[in-house]
Amino acid sequence: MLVAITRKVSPRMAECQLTHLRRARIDLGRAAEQHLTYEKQLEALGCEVRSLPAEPELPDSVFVEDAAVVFDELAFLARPGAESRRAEVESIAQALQSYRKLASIEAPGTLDGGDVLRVGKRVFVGLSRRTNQAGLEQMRALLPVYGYSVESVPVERCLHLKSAVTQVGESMLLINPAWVEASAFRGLELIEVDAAEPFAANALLMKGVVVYPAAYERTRKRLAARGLGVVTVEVSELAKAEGGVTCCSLILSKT
Ligand code: CIR
Repeated sequence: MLVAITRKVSPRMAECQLTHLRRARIDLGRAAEQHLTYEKQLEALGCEVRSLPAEPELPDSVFVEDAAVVFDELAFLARPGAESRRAEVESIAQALQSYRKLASIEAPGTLDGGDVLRVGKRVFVGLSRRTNQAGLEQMRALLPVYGYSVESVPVERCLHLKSAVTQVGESMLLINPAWVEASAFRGLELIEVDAAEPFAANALLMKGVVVYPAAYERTRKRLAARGLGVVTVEVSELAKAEGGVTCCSLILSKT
Protein backbone atom coordinates (compact mmCIF):
# COMPACT_ATOMS: atom_id res chain seq x y z
CA MET A 1 0.00 0.00 0.00
CA LEU A 2 1.28 3.46 -0.89
CA VAL A 3 0.72 6.48 1.30
CA ALA A 4 0.97 10.04 0.00
CA ILE A 5 1.57 12.77 2.53
CA THR A 6 0.26 16.09 1.22
CA ARG A 7 -0.46 19.45 2.75
CA LYS A 8 -3.14 21.98 1.91
CA VAL A 9 -2.21 25.25 0.20
CA SER A 10 -1.13 28.01 2.60
CA PRO A 11 -3.24 31.18 2.60
CA ARG A 12 0.09 33.03 2.23
CA MET A 13 1.19 31.12 -0.87
CA ALA A 14 1.44 34.38 -2.82
CA GLU A 15 4.56 35.15 -0.72
CA CYS A 16 6.32 31.99 -1.91
CA GLN A 17 10.01 31.81 -2.80
CA LEU A 18 10.69 32.44 -6.49
CA THR A 19 14.00 31.88 -8.25
CA HIS A 20 13.42 31.56 -11.98
CA LEU A 21 9.91 32.93 -12.43
CA ARG A 22 8.47 36.42 -12.15
CA ARG A 23 5.80 36.80 -9.52
CA ALA A 24 2.38 36.28 -11.06
CA ARG A 25 -0.95 36.64 -9.25
CA ILE A 26 -1.93 33.30 -7.73
CA ASP A 27 -5.64 32.57 -7.45
CA LEU A 28 -5.70 30.84 -4.05
CA GLY A 29 -9.12 29.31 -4.57
CA ARG A 30 -8.01 27.81 -7.84
CA ALA A 31 -4.73 26.62 -6.37
CA ALA A 32 -6.65 24.84 -3.60
CA GLU A 33 -9.00 23.27 -6.14
CA GLN A 34 -6.12 22.05 -8.29
CA HIS A 35 -4.44 20.65 -5.22
CA LEU A 36 -7.60 18.77 -4.24
CA THR A 37 -7.89 17.33 -7.74
CA TYR A 38 -4.27 16.20 -7.48
CA GLU A 39 -5.00 14.46 -4.15
CA LYS A 40 -8.05 12.78 -5.68
CA GLN A 41 -5.97 11.59 -8.62
CA LEU A 42 -3.49 9.95 -6.25
CA GLU A 43 -6.40 8.28 -4.46
CA ALA A 44 -7.84 7.10 -7.75
CA LEU A 45 -4.51 5.38 -8.40
CA GLY A 46 -4.93 3.46 -5.16
CA CYS A 47 -2.88 5.63 -2.85
CA GLU A 48 -3.93 6.46 0.70
CA VAL A 49 -3.69 10.24 0.94
CA ARG A 50 -2.81 11.72 4.30
CA SER A 51 -3.60 15.39 3.83
CA LEU A 52 -2.14 17.67 6.49
CA PRO A 53 -3.80 20.95 7.38
CA ALA A 54 -2.44 24.15 5.85
CA GLU A 55 0.39 25.96 7.62
CA PRO A 56 -0.93 29.53 7.56
CA GLU A 57 2.49 31.14 8.17
CA LEU A 58 4.53 29.07 5.71
CA PRO A 59 3.94 30.15 2.09
CA ASP A 60 5.71 27.22 0.40
CA SER A 61 4.50 24.48 2.71
CA VAL A 62 2.25 22.80 0.11
CA PHE A 63 5.48 21.57 -1.51
CA VAL A 64 6.03 18.80 1.03
CA GLU A 65 8.52 16.95 -1.14
CA ASP A 66 11.25 19.38 -0.13
CA ALA A 67 10.92 18.74 3.61
CA ALA A 68 12.01 15.08 3.58
CA VAL A 69 13.37 12.21 1.51
CA VAL A 70 11.75 8.86 2.17
CA PHE A 71 13.36 5.48 1.51
CA ASP A 72 11.88 2.10 2.44
CA GLU A 73 14.42 1.71 5.23
CA LEU A 74 14.51 5.24 6.69
CA ALA A 75 13.57 8.85 5.99
CA PHE A 76 15.77 11.93 6.03
CA LEU A 77 14.32 15.15 7.36
CA ALA A 78 15.64 17.82 5.04
CA ARG A 79 17.20 21.14 5.96
CA PRO A 80 15.79 23.34 3.20
CA GLY A 81 18.20 25.71 1.52
CA ALA A 82 15.74 28.61 1.78
CA GLU A 83 15.56 29.75 5.38
CA SER A 84 11.88 30.67 5.04
CA ARG A 85 11.18 26.96 4.48
CA ARG A 86 13.00 25.41 7.43
CA ALA A 87 9.98 25.50 9.76
CA GLU A 88 8.10 23.24 7.33
CA VAL A 89 10.07 20.24 8.49
CA GLU A 90 8.72 19.86 12.03
CA SER A 91 5.17 18.85 11.13
CA ILE A 92 6.45 16.57 8.37
CA ALA A 93 8.65 14.86 10.96
CA GLN A 94 5.56 14.22 13.06
CA ALA A 95 3.68 12.80 10.10
CA LEU A 96 6.58 10.54 9.12
CA GLN A 97 7.60 9.21 12.50
CA SER A 98 4.97 6.50 12.62
CA TYR A 99 6.15 5.15 9.27
CA ARG A 100 9.94 5.38 9.30
CA LYS A 101 13.08 5.64 11.37
CA LEU A 102 14.21 9.27 10.95
CA ALA A 103 17.60 10.83 10.23
CA SER A 104 18.15 14.58 9.89
CA ILE A 105 20.27 16.74 7.64
CA GLU A 106 22.17 19.00 10.03
CA ALA A 107 23.93 22.37 9.61
CA PRO A 108 26.03 23.29 7.72
CA GLY A 109 24.30 20.86 5.38
CA THR A 110 21.31 22.01 3.36
CA LEU A 111 19.17 19.77 1.24
CA ASP A 112 15.76 20.10 -0.46
CA GLY A 113 13.91 16.88 -1.23
CA GLY A 114 13.35 18.17 -4.77
CA ASP A 115 17.05 17.61 -5.37
CA VAL A 116 16.94 13.89 -4.67
CA LEU A 117 15.97 11.40 -7.37
CA ARG A 118 15.98 7.70 -6.49
CA VAL A 119 15.98 5.15 -9.29
CA GLY A 120 16.19 1.67 -7.82
CA LYS A 121 19.31 1.63 -5.68
CA ARG A 122 20.84 4.69 -7.38
CA VAL A 123 20.29 7.97 -5.59
CA PHE A 124 21.05 11.11 -7.60
CA VAL A 125 21.52 14.25 -5.53
CA GLY A 126 21.47 17.64 -7.24
CA LEU A 127 23.96 20.21 -6.02
CA SER A 128 21.91 23.35 -6.43
CA ARG A 129 21.24 26.70 -4.79
CA ARG A 130 19.30 24.73 -2.20
CA THR A 131 21.39 21.59 -1.65
CA ASN A 132 25.07 21.71 -0.75
CA GLN A 133 27.90 19.20 -0.61
CA ALA A 134 27.61 18.85 3.18
CA GLY A 135 23.96 17.88 2.82
CA LEU A 136 24.82 15.34 0.15
CA GLU A 137 27.64 13.86 2.26
CA GLN A 138 25.26 13.29 5.15
CA MET A 139 23.11 11.12 2.88
CA ARG A 140 26.19 9.42 1.55
CA ALA A 141 27.25 8.54 5.08
CA LEU A 142 24.08 6.53 5.75
CA LEU A 143 22.65 5.20 2.50
CA PRO A 144 25.33 2.69 1.41
CA VAL A 145 24.49 0.60 4.51
CA TYR A 146 21.16 -0.11 2.81
CA GLY A 147 22.73 -0.83 -0.57
CA TYR A 148 22.20 2.58 -2.18
CA SER A 149 24.86 4.47 -4.10
CA VAL A 150 24.84 8.27 -4.05
CA GLU A 151 25.76 10.18 -7.21
CA SER A 152 26.08 13.96 -7.31
CA VAL A 153 24.71 15.99 -10.21
CA PRO A 154 25.40 19.72 -10.75
CA VAL A 155 22.19 21.76 -11.06
CA GLU A 156 22.73 25.35 -12.14
CA ARG A 157 20.07 26.21 -14.65
CA CYS A 158 16.91 25.37 -12.71
CA LEU A 159 15.65 25.23 -9.14
CA HIS A 160 15.96 21.54 -8.28
CA LEU A 161 17.31 18.36 -9.85
CA LYS A 162 13.73 17.15 -10.28
CA SER A 163 12.84 20.32 -12.22
CA ALA A 164 15.13 18.87 -14.88
CA VAL A 165 14.75 15.10 -14.62
CA THR A 166 12.31 12.60 -13.09
CA GLN A 167 11.53 8.91 -13.35
CA VAL A 168 8.77 7.81 -15.75
CA GLY A 169 9.46 4.07 -15.98
CA GLU A 170 11.43 1.44 -14.10
CA SER A 171 14.69 2.51 -15.73
CA MET A 172 13.40 5.40 -17.80
CA LEU A 173 13.82 9.11 -17.12
CA LEU A 174 12.17 12.21 -18.55
CA ILE A 175 14.82 14.87 -18.92
CA ASN A 176 15.41 18.43 -20.05
CA PRO A 177 18.99 18.11 -21.34
CA ALA A 178 19.33 21.90 -21.47
CA TRP A 179 19.11 22.03 -17.68
CA VAL A 180 21.06 18.97 -16.56
CA GLU A 181 23.80 16.85 -18.16
CA ALA A 182 22.29 13.71 -19.65
CA SER A 183 25.63 11.90 -19.18
CA ALA A 184 25.02 11.85 -15.41
CA PHE A 185 22.37 9.17 -15.93
CA ARG A 186 24.38 6.54 -17.77
CA GLY A 187 22.66 3.17 -18.02
CA LEU A 188 19.14 4.61 -17.94
CA GLU A 189 16.86 5.21 -20.89
CA LEU A 190 16.15 8.91 -21.46
CA ILE A 191 13.16 10.65 -22.98
CA GLU A 192 13.75 14.32 -23.73
CA VAL A 193 11.10 16.98 -23.16
CA ASP A 194 9.96 18.93 -26.18
CA ALA A 195 12.32 21.91 -26.42
CA ALA A 196 9.34 24.30 -26.41
CA GLU A 197 8.38 23.00 -22.93
CA PRO A 198 11.42 23.46 -20.66
CA PHE A 199 9.45 22.94 -17.44
CA ALA A 200 7.99 19.64 -18.66
CA ALA A 201 10.48 17.24 -17.03
CA ASN A 202 8.72 17.08 -13.67
CA ALA A 203 6.49 13.99 -13.71
CA LEU A 204 5.29 11.78 -10.88
CA LEU A 205 5.47 8.03 -11.44
CA MET A 206 2.93 6.23 -9.32
CA LYS A 207 2.14 2.52 -9.63
CA GLY A 208 3.35 2.48 -13.22
CA VAL A 209 1.27 5.51 -14.24
CA VAL A 210 2.75 8.93 -14.97
CA VAL A 211 0.87 11.76 -13.23
CA TYR A 212 1.61 14.72 -15.43
CA PRO A 213 0.80 18.47 -15.80
CA ALA A 214 -1.89 19.14 -18.39
CA ALA A 215 0.07 22.13 -19.73
CA TYR A 216 2.78 20.11 -21.49
CA GLU A 217 0.86 18.57 -24.34
CA ARG A 218 3.83 18.08 -26.70
CA THR A 219 5.90 16.21 -24.15
CA ARG A 220 2.83 14.23 -23.00
CA LYS A 221 2.50 12.95 -26.56
CA ARG A 222 6.13 11.81 -26.47
CA LEU A 223 5.46 9.86 -23.27
CA ALA A 224 2.35 8.25 -24.74
CA ALA A 225 4.26 7.39 -27.92
CA ARG A 226 6.70 5.40 -25.75
CA GLY A 227 3.78 3.35 -24.44
CA LEU A 228 3.61 5.00 -21.03
CA GLY A 229 0.29 5.39 -19.24
CA VAL A 230 -0.23 9.07 -18.47
CA VAL A 231 -2.94 10.87 -16.49
CA THR A 232 -2.96 14.66 -16.56
CA VAL A 233 -3.68 17.11 -13.77
CA GLU A 234 -4.13 20.86 -14.01
CA VAL A 235 -1.48 22.49 -11.81
CA SER A 236 -1.15 25.92 -13.42
CA GLU A 237 -1.59 27.91 -10.18
CA LEU A 238 0.92 25.75 -8.29
CA ALA A 239 3.34 26.19 -11.19
CA LYS A 240 3.29 29.97 -10.62
CA ALA A 241 5.00 29.20 -7.28
CA GLU A 242 7.57 27.06 -9.11
CA GLY A 243 5.94 23.83 -7.96
CA GLY A 244 5.21 20.74 -10.03
CA VAL A 245 3.69 17.31 -9.56
CA THR A 246 6.44 15.65 -7.55
CA CYS A 247 6.67 18.57 -5.10
CA CYS A 248 3.14 18.23 -3.75
CA SER A 249 3.51 14.80 -2.14
CA LEU A 250 5.82 12.52 -0.22
CA ILE A 251 5.13 8.98 -1.38
CA LEU A 252 6.00 6.02 0.79
CA SER A 253 5.12 2.39 0.91
CA LYS A 254 3.41 1.24 4.05
CA THR A 255 5.09 -1.90 5.25
C1 CIR B 1 10.51 27.18 -3.59
O1 CIR B 1 11.12 28.01 -4.24
O2 CIR B 1 11.03 26.54 -2.69
C2 CIR B 1 9.04 26.94 -3.91
N1 CIR B 1 8.44 28.16 -4.35
C3 CIR B 1 8.88 25.88 -4.96
C4 CIR B 1 9.35 24.53 -4.51
C5 CIR B 1 9.09 23.46 -5.51
N2 CIR B 1 9.54 22.21 -5.02
C6 CIR B 1 10.04 21.24 -5.77
O3 CIR B 1 10.20 21.40 -6.96
N3 CIR B 1 10.41 20.13 -5.16
